[in-house]
Amino acid sequence: MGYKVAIIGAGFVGASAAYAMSINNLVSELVLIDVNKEKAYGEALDISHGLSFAGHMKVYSGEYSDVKDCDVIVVTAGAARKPGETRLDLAKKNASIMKSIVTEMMKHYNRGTIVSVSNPVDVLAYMTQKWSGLPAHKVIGSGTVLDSARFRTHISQALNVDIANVHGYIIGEHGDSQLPLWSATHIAGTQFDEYVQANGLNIDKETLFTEVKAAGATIIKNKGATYYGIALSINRIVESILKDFNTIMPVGTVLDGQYGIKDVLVNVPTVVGGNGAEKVLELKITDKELELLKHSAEQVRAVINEVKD
Ligand code: 6V0
Repeated sequence: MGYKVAIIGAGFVGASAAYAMSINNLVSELVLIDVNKEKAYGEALDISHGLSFAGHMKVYSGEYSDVKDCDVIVVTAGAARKPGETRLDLAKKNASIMKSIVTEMMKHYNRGTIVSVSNPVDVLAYMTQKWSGLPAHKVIGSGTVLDSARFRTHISQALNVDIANVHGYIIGEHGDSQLPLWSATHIAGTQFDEYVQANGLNIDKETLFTEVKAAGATIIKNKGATYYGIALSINRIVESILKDFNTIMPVGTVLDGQYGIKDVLVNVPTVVGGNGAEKVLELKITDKELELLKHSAEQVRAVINEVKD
């Protein structure tokens, strides 16, 4: 028996994530579910035509009943922001879409971890956990995994070193109040500032972070949507769960007192494995970073309070 994964929402992000999983031959059964059945069918058919190069697996479009027996259910459905629409308008619209999806999904759910991606991801992952009634570790927001991947890319380019030697996290909200965890950013085991100093480099950390934070908007301005980076982020999160890797990633789960934060979802380095979010790590961060993290959590809470029933 192999792994079974469902992706709800076969748009840019859902289809790209499915494509990434097929290339990596990650699962034996991959089902795409979308309110737009033709879109889900077309994407599944297109992806399945690459399987002679990627390896055998089942890729098909299905119904909510196909959620049964899934090891992971990825939710990428939702509306994109329209011109003139505020972030809050979008949050309210996507929260109502998400409530109907969670209701349908839970009629058939019997096991597995839910990975929530639709934006605003921190708010929607929190609501998904509440609406589903599942334990906190079973509902994960993709959170700042993408932002951290962007952070590592920009650092690797600025320092001209292999990205595999760069470790660092963006934590907090997947949004404006996020923060770089410079204290835990390392190059080949050496703290970032020490590495920069030892190599006589001149790096403007503020500018680097500003570019990372603006990266999503920059991509949207240039090509209309972002999907390749998030697709590989999703692939990695799902792989860590399926293969019980215990990978440390800044995903979101509803916190219960860690960093002094309770009953809100915010992204911090977390061990991701077979049971979902296995353990939220409480790293030794600076007082300033802690203050910014708490502020970020309050930003998420404020939107949750606006959209929850
Ligand atoms: P898209 O291409 O418009 O796809 C959305 C899909 O959702 C469409 O195919 C819709 O038919 C489908 N859909 C809408 N309502 C429902 C429903 N009730 N049930 C099932 N399917 C439905 O959007 P795209 O794929 O570009 O983005 C999807 C979501 O991901 C958006 O909310 C984005 O903001 C979010 N992203 C999140 C990222 C992250 O880092 N968390 C990164 C990029 C995008």
